[in-house]
Amino acid sequence: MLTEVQFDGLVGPTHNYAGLSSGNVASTTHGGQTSHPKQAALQGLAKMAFVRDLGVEQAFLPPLERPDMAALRAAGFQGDDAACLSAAAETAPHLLARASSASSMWTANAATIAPSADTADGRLHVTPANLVSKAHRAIEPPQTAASLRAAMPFAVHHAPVSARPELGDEGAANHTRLYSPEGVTHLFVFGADFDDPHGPRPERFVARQSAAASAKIAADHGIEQATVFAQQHPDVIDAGVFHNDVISVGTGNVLLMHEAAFLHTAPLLDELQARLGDTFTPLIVSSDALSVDEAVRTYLFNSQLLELPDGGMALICPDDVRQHDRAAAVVNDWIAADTPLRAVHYLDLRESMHNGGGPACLRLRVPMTAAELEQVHPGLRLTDERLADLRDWVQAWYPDTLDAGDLADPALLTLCQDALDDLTQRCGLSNLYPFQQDR
Ligand code: SUG
Repeated sequence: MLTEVQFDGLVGPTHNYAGLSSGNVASTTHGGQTSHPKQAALQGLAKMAFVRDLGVEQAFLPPLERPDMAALRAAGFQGDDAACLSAAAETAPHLLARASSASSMWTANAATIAPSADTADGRLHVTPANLVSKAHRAIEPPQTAASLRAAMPFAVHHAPVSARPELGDEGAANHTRLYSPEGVTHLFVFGADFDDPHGPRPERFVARQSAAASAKIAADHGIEQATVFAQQHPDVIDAGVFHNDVISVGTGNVLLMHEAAFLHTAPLLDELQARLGDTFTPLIVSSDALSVDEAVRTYLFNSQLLELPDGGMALICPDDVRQHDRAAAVVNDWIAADTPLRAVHYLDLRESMHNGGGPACLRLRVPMTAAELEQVHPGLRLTDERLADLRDWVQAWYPDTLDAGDLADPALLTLCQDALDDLTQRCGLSNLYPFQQDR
């Protein structure tokens, strides 16, 4: 019997809109606007609290150290921290923005997970994503790997797949674990197979997930017998579906998807049906009901699909879906029909959404046994006390607003380090951050 733990990313104090992710419509649209880090973190905590109140096991991963001074120094900036920050702001503001992004909040991109029940060696496997496609995300893996080790000391922790452009890996955003009484299937969805020079791939935007990385992870995790690989339709990547979780979400025997999501839809559904049996329930939305553009704008498919302890499933949708008549109608039809979906809940996640991160981006799903759950770092499990403590912590430290110009302020760096120092003390995580190891 497995319990699915939701590890949400705690939004960091430097949450800002830098327009860093081409191919991600919300990120490029909101680039340069003023962000609200305190609100962002509180919205994230409100989602965690809501999910926990549904009876779902909730945990979190701490924010990464930002601004990442090591990244700035690696880019050639010298002198003390203040000198590095001001030189970067003056000569290369994009490098300062990259080093300051709070993008680790989207933990669906932290790693790919295989639960111990599925793997050849009977242990839980973790591979941090290399995130090589975007410069501001490619600096996440070392610190993310450290957090994942601290969170789950009992697991097998692999190194990220080599950071080469043809081996891009974006973690669980492109991986779905489906299961039914007939068995388990891991659906890996890639954007392009870079080993095939003539293979289909997007023209406008980069395909972030490579077929080769997905295959390597499946082999490393010892789940090859239980995998299905599918390719995203290149046209939807070009329309802003930078991860598959922007156009499809699944768990158990349910797969919510847009009809345009995949390149070869019929054979994929046939294969899933053959593996999962008659209870497999694909809920497919047609372009007539909701266009791909509408799906990208509302993030309907980036909703969190949760199995409830008393049976049935709930959907956590961004408020944007409720405000969009056609998207809301799709959800209402799912709930009204005879499907496992019992309820929908709409949450305000505006601050994350404006960077292209919906409810499903904000969480990493880790199915665990009771014995494994016991070994999760206790400071990272969301109890009532921890929730209250994290709210106090955010209120105490987080800026209300942040603009690009604020990132060069050495006082922001000091504030971030002091805040993270305080967080690690509150949670009993010693020396997690590079700045703590240097002190
Ligand atoms: O990688 N946005 C993130 C959003 C990630 C969403 N995750 C999933 N779909 N699972 C990204 O594009 C924007 C940062 C900025 O522009 O400031 C950003 O990194």
